[in-house]
Amino acid sequence: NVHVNALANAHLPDAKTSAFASDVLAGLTQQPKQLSPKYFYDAAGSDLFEQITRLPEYYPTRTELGILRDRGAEIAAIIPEDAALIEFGAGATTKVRLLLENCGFAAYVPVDISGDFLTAQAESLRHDFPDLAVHPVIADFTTAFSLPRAIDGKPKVGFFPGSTIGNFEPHEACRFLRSAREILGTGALMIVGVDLEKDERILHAAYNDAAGVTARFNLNLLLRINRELGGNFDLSAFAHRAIYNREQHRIEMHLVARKPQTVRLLGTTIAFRAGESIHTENSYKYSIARFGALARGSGWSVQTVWTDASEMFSVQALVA
Ligand code: AVI
Repeated sequence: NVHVNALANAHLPDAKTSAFASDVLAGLTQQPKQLSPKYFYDAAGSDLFEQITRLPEYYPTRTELGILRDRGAEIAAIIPEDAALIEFGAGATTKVRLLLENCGFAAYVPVDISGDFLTAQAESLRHDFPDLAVHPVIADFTTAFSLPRAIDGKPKVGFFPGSTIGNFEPHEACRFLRSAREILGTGALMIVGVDLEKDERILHAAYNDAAGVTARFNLNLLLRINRELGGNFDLSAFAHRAIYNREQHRIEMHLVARKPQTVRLLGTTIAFRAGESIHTENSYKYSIARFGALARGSGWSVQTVWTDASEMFSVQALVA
Protein backbone atom coordinates (compact mmCIF):
# COMPACT_ATOMS: atom_id res chain seq x y z
CA ASN A 1 0.00 0.00 0.00
CA VAL A 2 2.82 2.37 0.94
CA HIS A 3 4.49 1.51 -2.36
CA VAL A 4 1.30 2.21 -4.36
CA ASN A 5 0.83 5.55 -2.61
CA ALA A 6 4.41 6.56 -3.30
CA LEU A 7 3.91 5.80 -6.98
CA ALA A 8 0.63 7.66 -7.10
CA ASN A 9 2.15 10.66 -5.33
CA ALA A 10 5.02 10.81 -7.80
CA HIS A 11 2.49 11.96 -10.39
CA LEU A 12 0.44 14.21 -8.15
CA PRO A 13 1.76 17.62 -7.18
CA ASP A 14 1.29 18.33 -3.46
CA ALA A 15 -1.50 20.66 -2.36
CA LYS A 16 0.81 23.69 -2.21
CA THR A 17 2.09 23.14 -5.74
CA SER A 18 -1.40 22.67 -7.10
CA ALA A 19 -2.67 25.90 -5.47
CA PHE A 20 0.31 27.66 -7.07
CA ALA A 21 -0.46 25.95 -10.41
CA SER A 22 -4.15 26.85 -10.46
CA ASP A 23 -3.49 30.46 -9.33
CA VAL A 24 -0.82 30.91 -12.01
CA LEU A 25 -3.03 29.43 -14.74
CA ALA A 26 -6.01 31.55 -13.71
CA GLY A 27 -3.86 34.70 -13.46
CA LEU A 28 -2.16 34.29 -16.83
CA THR A 29 -5.33 33.42 -18.73
CA GLN A 30 -7.23 36.51 -17.60
CA GLN A 31 -7.06 40.04 -18.96
CA PRO A 32 -5.09 41.94 -17.76
CA LYS A 33 -2.69 39.17 -16.70
CA GLN A 34 -1.75 39.06 -13.03
CA LEU A 35 0.07 36.97 -10.44
CA SER A 36 -0.14 37.15 -6.63
CA PRO A 37 2.84 38.73 -4.83
CA LYS A 38 2.62 35.99 -2.20
CA TYR A 39 4.41 33.73 -4.69
CA PHE A 40 7.54 35.91 -4.72
CA TYR A 41 8.86 34.27 -1.58
CA ASP A 42 10.45 30.96 -2.50
CA ALA A 43 14.00 30.48 -1.12
CA ALA A 44 15.60 32.62 -3.86
CA GLY A 45 12.85 35.27 -3.62
CA SER A 46 13.15 35.51 0.17
CA ASP A 47 16.89 35.96 -0.22
CA LEU A 48 16.40 38.68 -2.85
CA PHE A 49 13.89 40.42 -0.56
CA GLU A 50 16.50 40.39 2.25
CA GLN A 51 18.88 42.09 -0.19
CA ILE A 52 16.20 44.67 -1.06
CA THR A 53 15.82 45.61 2.62
CA ARG A 54 19.50 46.62 2.64
CA LEU A 55 19.45 48.72 -0.57
CA PRO A 56 20.20 52.43 -0.15
CA GLU A 57 16.99 53.35 -2.05
CA TYR A 58 14.70 51.00 -0.09
CA TYR A 59 13.87 53.17 2.93
CA PRO A 60 10.99 51.16 4.58
CA THR A 61 12.93 48.53 6.53
CA ARG A 62 15.58 50.78 8.02
CA THR A 63 13.08 53.56 8.73
CA GLU A 64 10.73 51.19 10.58
CA LEU A 65 13.66 49.76 12.57
CA GLY A 66 14.68 53.31 13.48
CA ILE A 67 11.16 54.06 14.77
CA LEU A 68 11.01 50.82 16.80
CA ARG A 69 14.42 51.66 18.28
CA ASP A 70 13.86 55.39 18.96
CA ARG A 71 10.33 54.95 20.30
CA GLY A 72 11.07 51.76 22.21
CA ALA A 73 10.34 53.31 25.61
CA GLU A 74 7.03 54.84 24.44
CA ILE A 75 5.97 51.55 22.88
CA ALA A 76 6.95 49.69 26.07
CA ALA A 77 4.80 52.10 28.10
CA ILE A 78 1.56 50.98 26.41
CA ILE A 79 2.26 47.23 26.66
CA PRO A 80 0.47 45.61 29.64
CA GLU A 81 2.37 43.43 32.08
CA ASP A 82 2.67 39.68 31.32
CA ALA A 83 1.49 40.20 27.71
CA ALA A 84 1.87 37.76 24.82
CA LEU A 85 3.20 39.08 21.50
CA ILE A 86 1.60 37.46 18.44
CA GLU A 87 3.47 38.10 15.19
CA PHE A 88 1.50 37.65 11.96
CA GLY A 89 4.02 36.14 9.54
CA ALA A 90 7.53 35.53 10.79
CA GLY A 91 10.35 37.01 8.76
CA ALA A 92 13.79 38.10 9.93
CA THR A 93 13.77 38.42 13.74
CA THR A 94 15.44 41.86 13.80
CA LYS A 95 12.24 43.83 14.43
CA VAL A 96 10.65 41.53 16.97
CA ARG A 97 13.93 41.39 18.91
CA LEU A 98 13.70 45.16 19.39
CA LEU A 99 10.19 44.81 20.84
CA LEU A 100 11.19 41.86 23.02
CA GLU A 101 14.23 43.72 24.38
CA ASN A 102 12.27 46.87 25.19
CA CYS A 103 8.91 45.56 26.35
CA GLY A 104 9.34 42.53 28.61
CA PHE A 105 6.79 40.20 27.02
CA ALA A 106 6.00 36.93 28.82
CA ALA A 107 5.31 34.96 25.63
CA TYR A 108 5.94 35.17 21.90
CA VAL A 109 3.74 33.46 19.30
CA PRO A 110 5.12 33.64 15.75
CA VAL A 111 2.53 32.55 13.18
CA ASP A 112 3.72 31.45 9.75
CA ILE A 113 2.86 28.99 7.02
CA SER A 114 6.48 27.75 6.82
CA GLY A 115 7.15 25.32 9.67
CA ASP A 116 10.89 24.93 9.01
CA PHE A 117 11.39 28.63 9.19
CA LEU A 118 9.41 28.94 12.42
CA THR A 119 11.37 26.17 14.13
CA ALA A 120 14.73 27.81 13.32
CA GLN A 121 13.46 31.19 14.45
CA ALA A 122 11.99 29.84 17.70
CA GLU A 123 15.29 28.11 18.53
CA SER A 124 17.35 31.29 18.22
CA LEU A 125 14.87 33.38 20.25
CA ARG A 126 14.65 30.77 23.03
CA HIS A 127 18.42 30.86 23.22
CA ASP A 128 18.65 34.67 23.42
CA PHE A 129 15.55 35.22 25.62
CA PRO A 130 15.63 32.34 28.13
CA ASP A 131 12.69 33.75 30.16
CA LEU A 132 10.43 34.07 27.13
CA ALA A 133 7.88 31.31 26.38
CA VAL A 134 7.95 30.79 22.59
CA HIS A 135 4.90 29.04 21.07
CA PRO A 136 5.12 28.90 17.26
CA VAL A 137 1.88 28.32 15.32
CA ILE A 138 1.99 26.90 11.79
CA ALA A 139 -0.92 28.56 9.98
CA ASP A 140 -1.89 30.90 7.17
CA PHE A 141 -2.13 34.09 9.21
CA THR A 142 -4.61 35.70 6.80
CA THR A 143 -7.30 33.22 7.86
CA ALA A 144 -8.72 32.21 11.25
CA PHE A 145 -6.40 30.16 13.50
CA SER A 146 -6.42 29.31 17.21
CA LEU A 147 -3.96 30.77 19.68
CA PRO A 148 -2.09 28.28 21.91
CA ARG A 149 -3.88 27.54 25.24
CA ALA A 150 -0.62 28.43 27.03
CA ILE A 151 -1.33 32.15 26.51
CA ASP A 152 -4.98 32.00 27.67
CA GLY A 153 -5.69 34.88 30.03
CA LYS A 154 -2.63 36.91 29.01
CA PRO A 155 -3.11 40.35 27.45
CA LYS A 156 -2.63 40.02 23.67
CA VAL A 157 -0.50 42.27 21.46
CA GLY A 158 -0.47 41.62 17.69
CA PHE A 159 2.52 42.61 15.57
CA PHE A 160 2.41 43.07 11.79
CA PRO A 161 5.52 45.00 10.71
CA GLY A 162 7.10 45.79 7.36
CA SER A 163 4.05 47.39 5.70
CA THR A 164 3.10 43.92 4.52
CA ILE A 165 -0.44 45.24 4.98
CA GLY A 166 0.35 47.49 1.99
CA ASN A 167 0.59 44.43 -0.27
CA PHE A 168 -3.06 43.61 0.45
CA GLU A 169 -5.89 45.22 -1.53
CA PRO A 170 -7.73 47.61 0.82
CA HIS A 171 -10.65 45.15 1.18
CA GLU A 172 -8.17 42.36 2.01
CA ALA A 173 -6.42 44.60 4.55
CA CYS A 174 -9.82 45.23 6.14
CA ARG A 175 -10.61 41.50 6.22
CA PHE A 176 -7.19 40.75 7.72
CA LEU A 177 -7.57 43.37 10.48
CA ARG A 178 -11.06 42.03 11.30
CA SER A 179 -9.75 38.49 11.50
CA ALA A 180 -6.83 39.60 13.71
CA ARG A 181 -9.36 41.40 15.94
CA GLU A 182 -11.37 38.14 16.25
CA ILE A 183 -8.27 36.08 17.05
CA LEU A 184 -6.75 38.53 19.56
CA GLY A 185 -10.03 39.46 21.27
CA THR A 186 -11.46 42.54 22.96
CA GLY A 187 -8.95 44.80 24.64
CA ALA A 188 -6.07 43.58 22.49
CA LEU A 189 -3.46 45.86 20.97
CA MET A 190 -2.06 45.60 17.48
CA ILE A 191 1.22 47.18 16.37
CA VAL A 192 1.29 47.65 12.59
CA GLY A 193 3.97 49.04 10.27
CA VAL A 194 2.39 51.22 7.58
CA ASP A 195 4.29 52.87 4.73
CA LEU A 196 3.22 56.47 4.07
CA GLU A 197 2.52 58.51 0.94
CA LYS A 198 5.48 60.66 -0.04
CA ASP A 199 7.35 62.30 -2.89
CA GLU A 200 6.91 60.04 -5.92
CA ARG A 201 10.59 60.22 -6.78
CA ILE A 202 11.49 58.53 -3.49
CA LEU A 203 8.91 55.80 -4.13
CA HIS A 204 10.06 55.34 -7.70
CA ALA A 205 13.70 54.93 -6.66
CA ALA A 206 12.79 52.45 -3.89
CA TYR A 207 11.19 50.07 -6.42
CA ASN A 208 13.61 50.75 -9.31
CA ASP A 209 16.95 50.41 -7.49
CA ALA A 210 20.14 51.11 -9.41
CA ALA A 211 21.62 47.68 -8.64
CA GLY A 212 18.62 45.93 -10.22
CA VAL A 213 17.80 43.75 -7.21
CA THR A 214 14.07 44.58 -7.33
CA ALA A 215 14.05 43.66 -11.03
CA ARG A 216 15.61 40.28 -10.16
CA PHE A 217 13.08 39.82 -7.34
CA ASN A 218 10.21 40.47 -9.77
CA LEU A 219 11.64 38.25 -12.54
CA ASN A 220 12.32 35.43 -10.06
CA LEU A 221 8.58 34.73 -10.16
CA LEU A 222 8.96 33.55 -13.78
CA LEU A 223 11.97 31.45 -12.81
CA ARG A 224 9.87 29.84 -10.07
CA ILE A 225 7.08 29.09 -12.55
CA ASN A 226 9.61 27.50 -14.92
CA ARG A 227 11.10 25.36 -12.19
CA GLU A 228 8.02 24.33 -10.22
CA LEU A 229 5.40 24.25 -12.97
CA GLY A 230 7.54 23.26 -15.95
CA GLY A 231 7.09 26.60 -17.73
CA ASN A 232 9.38 27.89 -20.48
CA PHE A 233 9.44 31.65 -19.79
CA ASP A 234 12.41 33.38 -21.44
CA LEU A 235 13.44 35.83 -18.67
CA SER A 236 15.35 38.04 -21.09
CA ALA A 237 12.08 38.66 -22.97
CA PHE A 238 10.46 40.40 -19.94
CA ALA A 239 11.28 43.73 -18.32
CA HIS A 240 10.71 44.85 -14.72
CA ARG A 241 8.48 47.92 -14.43
CA ALA A 242 7.48 49.69 -11.21
CA ILE A 243 5.28 52.78 -11.41
CA TYR A 244 3.39 54.90 -8.88
CA ASN A 245 -0.38 54.93 -9.46
CA ARG A 246 -1.38 58.26 -7.94
CA GLU A 247 -5.16 57.73 -8.05
CA GLN A 248 -4.87 54.40 -6.22
CA HIS A 249 -2.01 55.49 -3.92
CA ARG A 250 0.08 52.46 -4.79
CA ILE A 251 3.32 51.30 -6.39
CA GLU A 252 2.51 48.73 -9.07
CA MET A 253 5.03 46.16 -10.19
CA HIS A 254 4.71 44.63 -13.63
CA LEU A 255 6.63 42.26 -15.87
CA VAL A 256 6.35 43.59 -19.41
CA ALA A 257 6.81 41.45 -22.53
CA ARG A 258 9.60 42.99 -24.63
CA LYS A 259 8.22 41.32 -27.82
CA PRO A 260 5.28 39.18 -28.93
CA GLN A 261 5.76 35.62 -27.69
CA THR A 262 4.07 32.47 -26.46
CA VAL A 263 4.84 30.58 -23.28
CA ARG A 264 3.95 26.94 -22.55
CA LEU A 265 3.12 25.78 -19.08
CA LEU A 266 0.97 23.02 -17.59
CA GLY A 267 -0.23 21.99 -21.05
CA THR A 268 -1.46 25.49 -21.90
CA THR A 269 -0.12 28.04 -24.39
CA ILE A 270 -0.18 31.65 -23.22
CA ALA A 271 0.25 34.40 -25.80
CA PHE A 272 1.76 37.81 -25.06
CA ARG A 273 1.53 40.95 -27.19
CA ALA A 274 4.61 43.20 -27.28
CA GLY A 275 4.31 45.54 -24.28
CA GLU A 276 1.70 43.37 -22.56
CA SER A 277 2.18 43.20 -18.81
CA ILE A 278 1.73 40.75 -15.97
CA HIS A 279 0.74 42.76 -12.89
CA THR A 280 2.70 41.14 -10.05
CA GLU A 281 2.32 43.41 -7.02
CA ASN A 282 0.65 46.42 -5.47
CA SER A 283 2.29 48.21 -2.57
CA TYR A 284 -0.25 50.66 -1.11
CA LYS A 285 0.95 53.83 0.56
CA TYR A 286 -1.39 55.34 3.16
CA SER A 287 -1.95 58.77 4.63
CA ILE A 288 -2.39 58.66 8.39
CA ALA A 289 -6.05 59.65 7.91
CA ARG A 290 -6.76 56.94 5.33
CA PHE A 291 -5.15 54.22 7.44
CA GLY A 292 -7.11 55.43 10.47
CA ALA A 293 -10.34 55.07 8.48
CA LEU A 294 -9.34 51.55 7.39
CA ALA A 295 -8.58 50.58 11.01
CA ARG A 296 -11.88 51.99 12.29
CA GLY A 297 -13.76 50.17 9.53
CA SER A 298 -12.14 46.92 10.73
CA GLY A 299 -13.10 47.16 14.41
CA TRP A 300 -9.96 48.90 15.71
CA SER A 301 -9.16 52.43 16.75
CA VAL A 302 -5.78 54.09 16.38
CA GLN A 303 -4.24 54.77 19.77
CA THR A 304 -0.82 56.14 18.79
CA VAL A 305 1.04 56.84 15.55
CA TRP A 306 4.84 57.01 15.63
CA THR A 307 6.76 58.20 12.56
CA ASP A 308 10.34 59.07 11.67
CA ALA A 309 11.22 62.78 11.46
CA SER A 310 10.58 62.90 7.67
CA GLU A 311 7.24 61.06 7.99
CA MET A 312 8.31 58.38 5.55
CA PHE A 313 6.95 55.43 7.54
CA SER A 314 4.66 54.87 10.51
CA VAL A 315 4.32 52.38 13.33
CA GLN A 316 0.75 52.47 14.61
CA ALA A 317 -0.73 51.09 17.81
CA LEU A 318 -4.35 49.99 17.32
CA VAL A 319 -6.68 49.04 20.15
CA ALA A 320 -9.60 46.62 19.82
C1 AVI B 1 7.06 42.99 1.61
N1 AVI B 1 6.57 44.26 1.04
C2 AVI B 1 6.14 45.18 2.08
C3 AVI B 1 7.50 44.87 0.07
C4 AVI B 1 6.95 46.22 -0.44
O1 AVI B 1 7.69 47.19 -0.38
O2 AVI B 1 5.79 46.28 -0.85
C5 AVI B 1 7.76 43.96 -1.12
C6 AVI B 1 8.62 44.60 -2.17
N2 AVI B 1 8.33 44.67 -3.45
C7 AVI B 1 9.28 45.30 -4.08
N3 AVI B 1 10.20 45.68 -3.23
C8 AVI B 1 9.82 45.22 -2.01
